[in-house]
Amino acid sequence: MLPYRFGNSRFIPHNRYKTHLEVTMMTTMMKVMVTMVMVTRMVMSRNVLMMVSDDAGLEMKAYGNTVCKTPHLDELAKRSTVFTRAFTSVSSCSPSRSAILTGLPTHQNGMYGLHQGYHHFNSFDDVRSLPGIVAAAGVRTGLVGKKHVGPDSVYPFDFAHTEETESIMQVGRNITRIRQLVRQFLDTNNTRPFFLYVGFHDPHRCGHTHPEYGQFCEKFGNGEPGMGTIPDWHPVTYDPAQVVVPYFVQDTPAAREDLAAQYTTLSRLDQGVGLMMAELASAGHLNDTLVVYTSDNGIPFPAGRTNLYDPGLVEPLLVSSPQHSASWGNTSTILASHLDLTPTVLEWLQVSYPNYTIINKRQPAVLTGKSLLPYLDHGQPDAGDPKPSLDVSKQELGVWLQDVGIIRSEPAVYASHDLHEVTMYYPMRAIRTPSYKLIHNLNYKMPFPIDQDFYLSPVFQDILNRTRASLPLPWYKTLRNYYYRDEWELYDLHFDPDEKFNVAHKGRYQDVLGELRARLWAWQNQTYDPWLCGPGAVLQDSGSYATHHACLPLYNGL
Ligand SMILES: [Ca+2]
Repeated sequence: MLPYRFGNSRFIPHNRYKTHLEVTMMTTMMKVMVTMVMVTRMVMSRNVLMMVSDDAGLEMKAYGNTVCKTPHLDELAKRSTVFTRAFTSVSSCSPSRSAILTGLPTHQNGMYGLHQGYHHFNSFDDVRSLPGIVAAAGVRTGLVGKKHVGPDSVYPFDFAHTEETESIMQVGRNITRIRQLVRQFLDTNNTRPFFLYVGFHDPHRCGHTHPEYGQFCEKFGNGEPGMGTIPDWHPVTYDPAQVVVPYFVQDTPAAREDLAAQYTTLSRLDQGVGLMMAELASAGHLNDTLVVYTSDNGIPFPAGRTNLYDPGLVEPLLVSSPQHSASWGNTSTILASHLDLTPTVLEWLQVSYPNYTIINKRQPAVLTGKSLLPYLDHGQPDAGDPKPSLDVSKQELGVWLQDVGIIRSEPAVYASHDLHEVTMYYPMRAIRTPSYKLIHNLNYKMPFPIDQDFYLSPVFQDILNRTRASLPLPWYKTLRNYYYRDEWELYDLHFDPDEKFNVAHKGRYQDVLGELRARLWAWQNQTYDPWLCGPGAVLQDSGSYATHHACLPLYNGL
């Protein structure tokens, strides 16, 4: 049952009447028309503004950072439910955006890595995404800013100003330009409901592509000579001594300067969010629009982006519903996933997920996420996590885990990573509950790959230089154990929230390990994961195995 239905929009007119009852008929017709208008207006009065930042983290007051000044995000948080345990399903730009927009994990929608340039990853042709699904229900769709997914047939937007048609610096970082485009979309004389997706490129790193603007493009548009001017941006600068150094970043001068630059760029993002809310208000849609703010992946620091450790997975998630104003400012500690955003938007717009098949029409597409709308209710900020959606039986566990006892005591979210850049093949799968994190590193015998952007960053160069020169490195890892990881990493988050101590091999954690492996395996099964059998076996799922897939052993010692 959807909790916030406005009523039945399908009106069946009375079609049997007598001519001598013309007056009555006219009255009835008038009522019908009034009802139709009212219903139409009510149905129309449900819009969505989704704002996705690029590599942002929890640098805002709502998540405990009082140094980084984000007054506009703070204001949005005051009219939102703040999800304090929200996670991306993959810590990489295109894969994450594809998962946000399809509700399907990267390995199921086909966006295995970055979309642009020579990487050229795309979702499968038969996958359906939010803009296409809601457009079929009469919703107008718009995208301003970073798109980074494809093909267009899978991600069709009616109104699109993206890196495909304009400079990403203009549509992704120039908040004045973004404001103008959003105003153009909202000003359209069109009464249909809308789904507007704004992809801020901030606070993505910049040193790799536009070093002239600083490490985070923190100088772009700041009015200094050669930097251009963004009229709506008032840069906020920070003393590196001020910044909050997270536990997963080394506390060194180089890292602090990097963080200070990130904070300045966050001020452009923050003021951009404020502009979007102002445009929504001036267009008269503040009170009929669901506003979602999140980021695509973890911050571009060690253990962050491209990792499935918490610094890579944890995301800000603000959900502001005008229908839930009584609970604005509440926090929710349920486990929320980016895979929940498609179900959330669909419920808000009262659009059903279509019945269709994917993967060469062999498998029905099924969402494993949940709508977050029920968790916005006043008085239920911590209404409790939903029951796990997967019902695992021993019969489903295949040949590896037949002896595992299934405890299933906690809810969970899942993550799946295959590549980032095309050269960075490092498939990982993870399950995270409130108490535990289990990561399966399928290609654990190779070093963890480093992307071009992060490699050139001051924070990583600092790690490299200090390691090579045997200088002190005040970091929670060594470079070697960052590169080389165990096949199974299990962290007891109550005792070890920083994920420092892998307990997968400790005897007293074997029941937990078994349960989490079984649940991860079940999720991989449910989402048709081609990596299901790695690294010790080969998946066979066609021909004589079409009706009952199997993992056939490789005898490779893994
Ligand atoms: Ca990103």
